Amino acid sequence: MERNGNMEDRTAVLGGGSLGLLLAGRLYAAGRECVVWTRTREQAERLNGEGLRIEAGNGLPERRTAACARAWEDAEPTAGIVLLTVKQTALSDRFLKRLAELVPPGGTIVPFQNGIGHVEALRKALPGRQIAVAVTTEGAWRTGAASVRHTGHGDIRLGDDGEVRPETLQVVERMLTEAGFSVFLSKQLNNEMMRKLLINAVVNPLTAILRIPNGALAKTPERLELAKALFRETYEVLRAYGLEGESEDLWETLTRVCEATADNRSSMLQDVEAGKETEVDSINGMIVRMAAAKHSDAPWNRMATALVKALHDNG
Ligand code: KPL
Repeated sequence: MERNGNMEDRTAVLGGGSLGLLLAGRLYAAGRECVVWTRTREQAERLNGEGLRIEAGNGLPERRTAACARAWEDAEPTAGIVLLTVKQTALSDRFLKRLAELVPPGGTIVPFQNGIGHVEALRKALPGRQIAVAVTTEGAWRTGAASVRHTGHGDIRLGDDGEVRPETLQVVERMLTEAGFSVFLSKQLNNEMMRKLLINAVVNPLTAILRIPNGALAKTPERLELAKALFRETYEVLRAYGLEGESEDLWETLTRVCEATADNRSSMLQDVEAGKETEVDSINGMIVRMAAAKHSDAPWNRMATALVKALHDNG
């Protein structure tokens, strides 16, 4: 594996979920040294013992690579690059305190969370760190503690609000590009995050409630009607916050993401199936709160939030 003394080239992937394993697996396959910080010691042991398997998909053969993992409570601080792939719901005060220990000032954090609001929380809790932001439409499905399936090719939009050194951003861009991802540098991060929020607010709750893969969402008139209603409402709310783009174009983007990740189970469906807490509050709940702050209502998003929470409550 590549060894290199440059601090910025030391990489940790925080989170052993679908996206974390996909990023780590592709980085390993590209020969990059990186450590995966997992929530449990059990997962770290499995990864260290078995390696990380990327199942065949996307026209790529199956690959197994050696992995280097640590439970994040045992991890050593790094002044390098941390790809943060845990869900918004994990960003508790306790988590942020531990993250501040693990990434000293000068280090770089690249959050990949769905939704919005997390970047501000990270900036507040972690002054002095460089926070680049990634918005991705890659489809990944965690099939085991040490295996992941790359279920759909999307892209990664990467950027910052001017506070990250351009060299650092280039290092992250190169590293992800070399790992085989389509990476675009963007100066319109708020817009990218809102576009992704629009997609997640429609695809995630509906696929979770209906228990269907992304590709099945637009497959019947009834599902299409639900998706369009949720889309229209979410679009209007986000427009009031400056979302750019015509509704028809964004709807087309959404359907393209569903096609590109047709076999994928959305992250919300994966959480529901695993009996885990979902991100619905940071996605549809967020839309409801954004609407309320503008003295308006978002009944479709309110209903989606309530239904997904009810699914979770039922296990
Ligand atoms: O972001 C996703 C998710 O599942 O959270 C998409 C792009 C919809 C892929 O499934």
